Amino acid sequence: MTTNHGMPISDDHNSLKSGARGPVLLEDFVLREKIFHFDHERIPERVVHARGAAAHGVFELTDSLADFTTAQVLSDTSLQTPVFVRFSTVAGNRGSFDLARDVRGFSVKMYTPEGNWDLVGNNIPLFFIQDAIKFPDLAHAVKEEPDRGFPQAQSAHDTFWDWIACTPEAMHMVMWQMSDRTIPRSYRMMQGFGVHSFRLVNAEGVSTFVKFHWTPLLNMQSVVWDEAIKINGADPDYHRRDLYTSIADGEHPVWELGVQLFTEEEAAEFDFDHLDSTKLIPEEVVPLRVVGRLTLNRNPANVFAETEQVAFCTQNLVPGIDFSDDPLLHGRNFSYLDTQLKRLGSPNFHQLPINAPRCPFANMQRDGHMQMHPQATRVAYTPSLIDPSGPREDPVAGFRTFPAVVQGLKTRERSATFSDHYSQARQFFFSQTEPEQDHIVAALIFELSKVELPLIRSTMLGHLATIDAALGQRVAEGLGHTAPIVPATPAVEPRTDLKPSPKLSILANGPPGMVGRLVGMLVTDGASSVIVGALIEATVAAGASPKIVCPRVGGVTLDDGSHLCGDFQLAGGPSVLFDTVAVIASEAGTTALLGEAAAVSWVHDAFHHLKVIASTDEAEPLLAVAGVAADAGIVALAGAEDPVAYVTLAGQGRIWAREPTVRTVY
Ligand code: HDE
Repeated sequence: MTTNHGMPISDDHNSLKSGARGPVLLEDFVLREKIFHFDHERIPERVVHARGAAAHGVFELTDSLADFTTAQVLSDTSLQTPVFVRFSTVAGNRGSFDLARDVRGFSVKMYTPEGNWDLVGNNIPLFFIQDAIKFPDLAHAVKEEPDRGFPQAQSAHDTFWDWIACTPEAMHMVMWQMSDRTIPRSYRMMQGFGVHSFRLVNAEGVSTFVKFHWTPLLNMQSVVWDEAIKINGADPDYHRRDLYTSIADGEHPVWELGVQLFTEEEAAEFDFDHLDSTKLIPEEVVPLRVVGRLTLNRNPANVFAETEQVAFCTQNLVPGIDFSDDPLLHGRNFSYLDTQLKRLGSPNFHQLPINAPRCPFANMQRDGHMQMHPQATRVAYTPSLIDPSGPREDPVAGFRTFPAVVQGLKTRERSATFSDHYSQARQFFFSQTEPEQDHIVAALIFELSKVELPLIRSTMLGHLATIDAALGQRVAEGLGHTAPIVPATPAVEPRTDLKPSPKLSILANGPPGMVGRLVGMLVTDGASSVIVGALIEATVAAGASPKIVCPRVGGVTLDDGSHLCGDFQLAGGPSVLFDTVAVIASEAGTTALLGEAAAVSWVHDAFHHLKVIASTDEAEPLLAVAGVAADAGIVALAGAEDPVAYVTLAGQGRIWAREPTVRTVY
């Protein structure tokens, strides 16, 4: 061990004192250096997206887009492009909880042979605003209220809904934000989107517009709201733990990269302007072409050095990919570079290992704080006769901006083609299955019930009624709002009835399956070893992980005398942590569980969170006390074959038909 200047340290545990019980001496430079460095360990957290988790991986192109772009990463199928991906929540501080109702960031840095390409996206394909100049207002509205410093990581408060109520362009995004998309079960089970239109430019200089989509192989899945609230208490790191553990266990999450390609002429036919980031292009209008896969296979070795210091910049492009004229994107191109300087403290942040390109990079930029690449050259400029050998531009391989024709008056004006704020909001609502629509209604009721000013609530009801009269009515009923609703006046009339797009639903796009899911097994002393064994086997065979919950974490003794270790003690392993649950209890074990509040709420919550529940006959009294009523999701574990049937059923997802029996659906 040495000081930061390389001097060997003889004692790192005792400061220099005048006598063993005497005062500490200022002379102790070993102490001072250690404390000085500690004092400066923190850097400013991200102003938004502060809380994140990240992983390394690889992007492999499976279908070349060489006809559309010269970018090697999208045209050379032999490349294995290293990537670093960071997921995040938006509103909460770095120490906030994972299951906030919030948009999730999905940032991908690809270390391509032509430089870094950063696709800094979200898990929702559109955004709240049309112009970057509104972003600070949005962030200020959703973050803690400045005069009180709360609420943390929540949109359910006055200032957020005040701003939304005054911002009709946000209505489409609000419908997504109130949907199950914002309470994902796992980062591995959500989509990612580049949001804006970009351009691909081929060798002939022809440009095609493109939207980028990441689709998880594990399918999408969300938790239910009451579960989200409870997970935040039981395990605030639920998502980061899930990502870390799955990668550490070799269950590498995979997403497919899909592109929507369209020409300027095709864009002119859309019902909306593709440069408006509050709109999406339904897959039914421009189908998705799957061109590659992203696999995350390595956890960061040091979260500060990698997850915290990674600096995504939307301006990081590679030749063959270019910006569209989306005004939101242009604002972002300024913001990301600027914010990294504040956060990382030096214009040389690109030299940090996590940010540095993996290809050679060189130019005449010099010096600055924390310069790690001092160049031993006399000439730090071009052109030069003294030394003509330094880095020079490459007019052929270098990045060239697509020469789009631009003309117009300088004006602070929104295009009339950006004016329809309600049609796609309505389309999204009607593209959802019934339970998903019910959840949007419930989320709106929850959020608006936290709003204290009645004017904000009534204005929001007007917007909702403009999206759909019945939606407005349902939310009003749930709020107990009896006054007439005054619909908002849309900027453009009439609001169009767009065709529903089933691709926008989570539930309509396939059952979740069991791969990557957790089966919580509550096991007591004397429980059937045959059932426990068969259940573990069926769970593992389906690609899921069994988690044993016991009254004591040391484990239980099964009916054949064998010992089963616990993964969780009952109170520390509530059922919200698992996708489906089973109670394998003996008669005596059940009697003991009846006296444990944690056991009763374990089963009660699983039932009310619409989970498939399996149990042995002996556990019946516990289910009865927990208020479990028989339905298609309650499965008996009597014989050794029952576990397979149970796991198959659980792979279908939640029992949505149970929902109206356990809560009021407005
Ligand atoms: Fe960001 N955003 N953003 N954003 N954003 C940041 O950059 C900003 C927007 C997104 O994992 C900041 O490094 C403006 C859309 C992600 O490190 C900041 C506007 C989308 C991340 C910033 C937007 C995003 C950020 C804060 C309006 C989806 C986390 C820290 C034009 C396509 C990146 C940082 C990470 C982070 C600005 C809108 C996604 C301040 C001005 C739209 C995933 O620069």
